[in-house]
Amino acid sequence: MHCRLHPIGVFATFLFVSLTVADSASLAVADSRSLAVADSGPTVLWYSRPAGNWVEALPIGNGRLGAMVFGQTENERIQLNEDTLWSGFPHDYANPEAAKHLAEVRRLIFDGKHAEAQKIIDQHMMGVPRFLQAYQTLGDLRLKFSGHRQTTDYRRELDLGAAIVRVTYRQGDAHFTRELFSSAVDQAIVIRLTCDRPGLINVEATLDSPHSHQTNPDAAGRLVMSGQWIGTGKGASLIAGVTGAGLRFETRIHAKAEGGKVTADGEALKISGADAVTMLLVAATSHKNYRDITADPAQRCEDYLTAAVKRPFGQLRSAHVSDYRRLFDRVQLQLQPGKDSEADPEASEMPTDRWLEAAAKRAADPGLAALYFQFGRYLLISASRPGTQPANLQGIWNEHTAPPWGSKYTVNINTEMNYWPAEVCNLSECQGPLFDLLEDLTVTGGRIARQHYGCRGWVLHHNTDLWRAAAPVDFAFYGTWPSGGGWLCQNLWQHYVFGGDREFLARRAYPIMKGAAQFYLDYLVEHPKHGWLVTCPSNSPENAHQGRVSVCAAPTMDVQIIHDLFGNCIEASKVLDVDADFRAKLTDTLKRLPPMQIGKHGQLQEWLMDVDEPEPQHRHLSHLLGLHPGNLITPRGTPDLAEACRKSLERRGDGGTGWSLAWKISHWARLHDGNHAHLVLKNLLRPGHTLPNLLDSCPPFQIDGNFGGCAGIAEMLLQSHAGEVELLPALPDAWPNGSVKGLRARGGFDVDLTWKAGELTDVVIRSKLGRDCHVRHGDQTKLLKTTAGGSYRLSGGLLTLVP
Ligand code: FUC
Repeated sequence: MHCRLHPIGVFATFLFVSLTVADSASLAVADSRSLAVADSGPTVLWYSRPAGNWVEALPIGNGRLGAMVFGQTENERIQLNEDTLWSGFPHDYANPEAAKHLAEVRRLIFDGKHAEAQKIIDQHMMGVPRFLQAYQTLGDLRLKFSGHRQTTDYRRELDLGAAIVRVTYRQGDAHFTRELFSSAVDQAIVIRLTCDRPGLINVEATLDSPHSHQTNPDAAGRLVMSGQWIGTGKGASLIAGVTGAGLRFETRIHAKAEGGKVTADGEALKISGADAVTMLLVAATSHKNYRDITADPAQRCEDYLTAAVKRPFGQLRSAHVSDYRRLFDRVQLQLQPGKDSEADPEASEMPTDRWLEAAAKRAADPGLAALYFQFGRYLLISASRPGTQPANLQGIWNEHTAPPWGSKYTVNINTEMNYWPAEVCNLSECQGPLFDLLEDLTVTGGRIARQHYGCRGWVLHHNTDLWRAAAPVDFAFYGTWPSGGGWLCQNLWQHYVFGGDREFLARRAYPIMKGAAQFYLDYLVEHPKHGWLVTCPSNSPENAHQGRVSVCAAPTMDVQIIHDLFGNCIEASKVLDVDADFRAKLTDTLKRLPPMQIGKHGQLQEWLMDVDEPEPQHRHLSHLLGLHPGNLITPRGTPDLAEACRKSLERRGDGGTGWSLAWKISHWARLHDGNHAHLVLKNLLRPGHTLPNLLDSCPPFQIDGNFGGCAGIAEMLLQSHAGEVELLPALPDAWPNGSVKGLRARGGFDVDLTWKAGELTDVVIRSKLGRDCHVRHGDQTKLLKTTAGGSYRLSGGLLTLVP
């Protein structure tokens, strides 16, 4: 077998070590705090027709409460979600029989009998039950505007700059406007109906849900829908059927009319002859945490509503907009074509669905890429806020009771990808829910580590749900992968590396990371043939190395995850000055892991063995984790391995699912190949992978591609994983002119860049922590000595400081 061995770990971790010998001449603080960005780039999605179906509707959300707004003129549908409404109830998925079979499975794998091992795992080691629970729709709010079928001058838009959906049209002589937003400040969906003529607003509001429910007016004239998820024992694809009563929920609508009157009539709220109407919709479930579902949804709704009704519409709106803009306005992006570009300047004036179609026919459309980037940031702000559930496979937007893959958390790529934009795109606090999830998983995953494998620490396999499942689930082919926890710990460490919050590292991140590392210390076992310490059993997510067999020992991805995790734990324990013995144990163990290997095609091997996999263009790119999101492989630090990654990427091709394309953008960006990254981005932005409402389609709709695509665009403009802040590392020819403001780099830096005709012209770096900043652009490097709060301006071309 032809293979070259590459010990890994050299670039495993660093906290901004000096990699460059650079100019540290006396530096002055720039007088301008940020570059003047002429225009904040495109930030509106708009349409000339109502949404005909869900994938044309527009999402709003406050992290917890989400809605898809169709914008129908006569029969408006607003599909509702509350992020804790899931099927099932608290449950421990551990299989007490699993551990008995571990030794035999390991023996079979070491003997090369992978298929037999996979069969035993499938029969005896899966969680109980083997499928998880699913995220649920809450139901629909319907607004009936009788007589509004025939309208003119219709426009429907999502304003990313304010997080507001707006619908406007003319009916006869009157001009009607609807505004909708989901306010994090007031924990309510706010709907404002206005008309330029008095007394013309007539609307009937009703609520509905596929779950067991009843709708009644309350004493205060509000419409109240209360219900409960009830399991009838019927499962669905990858969703367990369970019997019994689960989460209770409630939704309330309060309508305040200006002029006219509001009457609660049976199951409807009727408003007639009003000049304007403000509706407040609140919702809650009985979920307190993954163990306890005894909260009172009615009381929660009452509390939200009592506070919100006191505020006039203007205040609700301005509180929402300023809360949202505090996050959204941190980053601005403008991408412009060159003079000779075939990009049609009129395209950006088209409705967004037509723009998407037009862009697919052209070589490049920088404006659409900029809009897609900001849409990704909008979605993260709207799906994940401190205290909410993390963004699941569909963010928080789901109209089904049996959604694809349960709309749960798939952690062998999808959940990680959801959070890739968080740090670099300046939405760091949106990661909070992910860290809460990990904290819960140390408990549930601790039980699985002990009961399934007799290990300390905690483990998470390829999926989790609201109940914090951690066992191997679905089928052995997919679920035999003990590395979801190890991978997600990367986000904890990166949060620290970007922001420098030592308190966070000490109290939250390090204990979780340490538990994940403890699991691997116990789980790793010596491979009888090579003597390496290997994870066994495991798989390289969802990819077969032979036939329909994925189960194996030490796929390359696991080795990379453990290098990353152990390296980060070592660094963290040094920063915190704790656990010297533990650190030594990690350091010793790292030396005994398998090396990364280059196979017969020049590719980075995905498995210990150099096999030709049955599906060379498989969607997963697991073994390239060391290139992105990890930093074990870099073109300058490990050129041979970087070249092997290129080969692997070429063999995988430029197609795939939405999220697979999104990941490839970052991979090509890390290889400094901006044109190839752009080619893959263009494939992602094709109708089919990007729906008319710009949501990603796997297919079907799955939100990870939106987040991965957003992060990939950032990765093309700025990188900081290799000890340097690298400016425009992968700028494609298709984006010759542009500017970005407010991207974040590791080490506590905010970066603004402007470029013209493909040349970097202006740079501003703001330092939060006062660390040294090793700046790179192409072959030029510069060491910036910074002070906390300092702002530094460099002329782009030669990286010279502008006094
Ligand atoms: C993984 C992927 C699928 C899909 C699912 C939710 O299983 O391989 O493509 O994204 O997660």
